[in-house]
This record gives sequence, C-alpha cells and structure tokens, in this order.
Amino acid sequence: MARILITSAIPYINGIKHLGNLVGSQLPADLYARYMRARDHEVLFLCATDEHGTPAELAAAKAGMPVADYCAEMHEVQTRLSDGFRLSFDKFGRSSSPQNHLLTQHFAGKLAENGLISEVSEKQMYSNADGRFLPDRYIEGTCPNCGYDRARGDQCENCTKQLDPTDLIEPRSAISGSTDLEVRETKHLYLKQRSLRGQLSEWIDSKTDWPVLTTSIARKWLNDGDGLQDRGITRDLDWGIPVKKGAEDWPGMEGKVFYVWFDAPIEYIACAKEWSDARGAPDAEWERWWRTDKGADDVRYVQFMGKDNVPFHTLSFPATIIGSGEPWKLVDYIKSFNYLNYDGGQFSTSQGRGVFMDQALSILPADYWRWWLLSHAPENSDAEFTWENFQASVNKDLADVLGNFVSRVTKFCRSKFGEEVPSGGDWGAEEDALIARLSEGVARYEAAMEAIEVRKAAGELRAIWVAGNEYLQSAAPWSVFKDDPDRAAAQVRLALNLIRVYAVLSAPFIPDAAGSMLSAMNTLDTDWPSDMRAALTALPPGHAFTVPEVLFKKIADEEREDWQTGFAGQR
Ligand code: B3M
Ligand code: ZN
Repeated sequence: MARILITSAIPYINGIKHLGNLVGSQLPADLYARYMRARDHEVLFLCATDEHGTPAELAAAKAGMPVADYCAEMHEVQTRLSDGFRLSFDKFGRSSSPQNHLLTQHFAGKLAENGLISEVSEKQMYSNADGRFLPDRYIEGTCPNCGYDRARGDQCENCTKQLDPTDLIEPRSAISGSTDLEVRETKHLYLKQRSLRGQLSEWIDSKTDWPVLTTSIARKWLNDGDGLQDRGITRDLDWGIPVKKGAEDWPGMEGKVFYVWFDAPIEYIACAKEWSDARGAPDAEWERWWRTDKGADDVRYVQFMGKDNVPFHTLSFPATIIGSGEPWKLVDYIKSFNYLNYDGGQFSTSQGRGVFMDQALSILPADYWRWWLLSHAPENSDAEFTWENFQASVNKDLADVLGNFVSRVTKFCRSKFGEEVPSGGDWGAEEDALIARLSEGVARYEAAMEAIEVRKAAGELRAIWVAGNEYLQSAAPWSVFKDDPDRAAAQVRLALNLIRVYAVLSAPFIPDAAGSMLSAMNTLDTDWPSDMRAALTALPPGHAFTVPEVLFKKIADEEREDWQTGFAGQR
C-alpha cells in the first residue's frame, strides 16, 4: 500500500467555474483519487479556493460586497458545486485561511533568511480618488498604438500590444474613472529565482517520465530569452496576506500583501493543516504528508492543472520550497491539460460563454457530465464540447451499453428466476473466453489509470462494458432458457455478478451510477476484481437483488436542441 498526495489547482474564487475549468484539474484529480482509494492506497486529496488578488477584489466590488464576505459566500457556493459533481476532496480549504497566512509568512521569512529576497523600489500609479496604488490592469486609457480608448495598463485588448501604464494616453482609474493619478515610489519584495536556476533546471531534467506538455513549458521558461526572471511577490492591495517575515513585521512593507501566486500554491500545504486541524488532530497528521523529515519521503505527490498553470508549479512554487532550505515535499508528477473549447469557440468566464457547473447540474446528473468530460479530456490537444457529441456519447456509452446491460440482465432474471442469483448449470468455453477478455481489459484499464491517461482509461472501461454486452448477445439466455434453463441460469449468474464488477470498475468515473448498481445488487462488496473468475462468483446463488431504476436516460433530439439554443447566448 502506497501513500498518495493529490492536489488539484485551486480555482479562483471569482465566480462559478465552467466545465473547461472542471476538466482541466479537479475532475481528473478526483478520478485518480477515487481509483487509488479503490486500489487500497492511502490517499490525501486536497483542493481549495484561491481567494486573493485583483480578480477577487474586482468580483467583490462588482457584487457590491466586502471582499471577505464575498469570498466566504463564494466558497460555500463552490463547495456545494464540488459536492454536486462528487469531487471527493478530503479537504476543500481556503487560501485565506489562518493556516495559509502563517505558512506563507513563514516561507517568506525563510527565503529572506537564506538571502533569496531583494527589496526593489518601483514607480507605480497611485490614485488619489481611490486612495490606493493601482495594479496595471486597474488603469485604463487610450492605446498609443491603435487609439483604442479602453486599453488596459498591461495590454491593449484591441491590438494586443503589451503596455506599461505610463504609455497610456489620458490614463484613468478602472475603479472610479478618476484621472487624478500620480506616479509614486513604492517598495516591493522580489524572489531571486535566478539564483535557483541551476537547481530548478537539474530537478526538471530528472523528471524524464513527465508529460511533454509539462516539461516543455517548464524548459521554455527556464531557457527562453533572459531565462528565469526574479519575481515580485508583493502587491499594494488591501486584501491578501500581510507581508511579514515569519511572525515579525517587515519594515517598509506595511500595508502590503503577498502576491496571489506566491500564497496560492502554499495553500496546498496549508490545506493539509486545515484538514488535520479541523479534526483536532496533531500536526504530525499533516506533516507526514508534507515534511520529508516526518514521513513524507514515502509519499507520491501528484498535481493536476491546466497548462497555463504549469510555470507556477514547475518553477515558482518549487523555487519557494527549495529556497526555504527546509525538508518540504516536492511534487513527483505533474499532470497537465490542454483546453476544452465550447461549440466552435472558447469557454469564457468573463463573457459567460459555455456551460457552467451550476447550469450543468441543473439539467443532468453529475455522472453524465463526468463521463463525457473525462472520456474527452483535453490531454494531447485541445478538445471541443459540442451538444451533438455529448448526446451521442451519453446515449451510446452510458444508456445503450452500460445501462442496457444492467437493465436487461436484472429484468430477465426477475422474469424467469425471480429476484435472486439463480443456481444450477455450469460455465463453459464461452465464459472462459469472456473471463480472459475481461481480465486483459482490466489489466489495460489499470495500466492507463496508473499512467493517468484519462481518455485511454475511459476507452478501456467502455471496452469492458462492451465485452459484457457482446457476451450477453451471443449467449442469449432468453433463447437458451427454453431448452436448457440450467445453462441460462449459469449465464445469468455470471451477468449479475458482472454488474457488481462493473460498479467497482466504473465508480471512479461515474460514482452515483456505481452506487445504484451496488445497491441494486444488494452488496457492499467493492473488492477490486484482481482475479476475475473469483470476482464473478462473489454474489452466490440465492443472493437477493432488485431491478434498479433506469441508470441513464437517453437525451432526446428536442432536449439537445433546447439546450443548444438556451446556452448559445451569454450566461
Ligand atoms: N487559481 C488559476 C486557475 O484557477 C489559479 C490556480 C492556482 S493553483 C495554486 O486556473
Ligand atoms: Zn491598441
């Protein structure tokens, strides 16, 4: 039995996530966590909301709420939706937690002690009307390049030119619209990542088994242009983790907070402490997952994220960990994803384009979405959600293949033998062939899951479902029954047992349907079918079962068309 620490990138607090966000980190992380638990490994699966930075401030302002209240409310909303999608986090924490405040300040203190922090004076726009410094994207004005009058201080959206706020003609505050701006001196902390370049590069080079998507992004940032840059880790904002050196004040840093990307990954650690603190457990509980001097050297740590988050996880966060000089666990494997597009364009939170988590659950149960998203995960390239494809997969894979198998077998048995596993008859060559095929299929499924090849795993699982259907079709107990009821009983006995096996194998993808299958089969036996022949005798003759409700209903054309038009506009 191994110990596996799993984290998903922590979603921003500013609103409900869309299905593209979900499939890029949380959902595949959940698949892996559920699979590893099913294989009897000890798993700690963590996620949280990412609550600091300008997006949180802006969203709170838009909602007309104090930012702390806004975050508390949105954390509840996101918790409810993760539960709805059956994301099986051991802890869904908050980057604004007291645990993260202390730990982030602790890391900053250690980095400073190790000479890895420099203080840099910068000139930044200050808004007298707003009484605050304005981050680049809070400043708007006219683009000097194309004349667009709503260019932002970091970039012109119209001509894509990268800008400095001082380039803008007639700059104004994006918060109040005030033009009463002045340039003021302000001091910020920089993490000297450049001096860690050698160590980071060696570490990345040692990761020969990582997906190319992950390592190519890391190498690009290590080697491109001037290479790894030192990175500003503080901001002039109100909301965030106050800049301190461990428990001590940091002279000159009063009123400043850490940059959101500095504290967000540290939340992976703080979240483990939130998890053990919530149960009143001692620190040793979470430290055995995170401190290599306290047992975490046997932990395998796997992170899940979208490709845009890779630089922060391959360079910035490791720089924090390595630079601290303390024995914290470094990630062992990073699984990253491309983007999921929506019906000929991109999913977009700001434009409300696509299907969002709350909307998805309001039209269909979680398993339908889980199955489609995971079986179409954007692994080797970007993928696209279309309603036609969604309808086709649900109807074919879930309703026609898996659902139909369960319903045919249980109904047939009820009508001929009653609602218990029938006795009599023997298995022959056909069953031997099926058992061999299933065993090979399960071996391939396991290999894909171990390698976190999500689409491939879905394909192998589907093939295992198909094998059962094909067996049933050719064994045809409904015809055999007339001349040889004993033989039909042996076939049905196998098929009923196969429902339990399907529930166990499918649970990581479709946990609710798996639960319904197990309860219809009236069993709590979730043993992994490592020996297929034995697994197919787990429910003995005489074992009672019930015919379940329809597991998956088909999506009708009219329904699909309604959703298609309903979701065409903005949210
Ligand atoms: N919140 C970005 C995102 O949700 C960011 C991830 C943080 S992971 C430490 O894509
Ligand atoms: Zn422009």
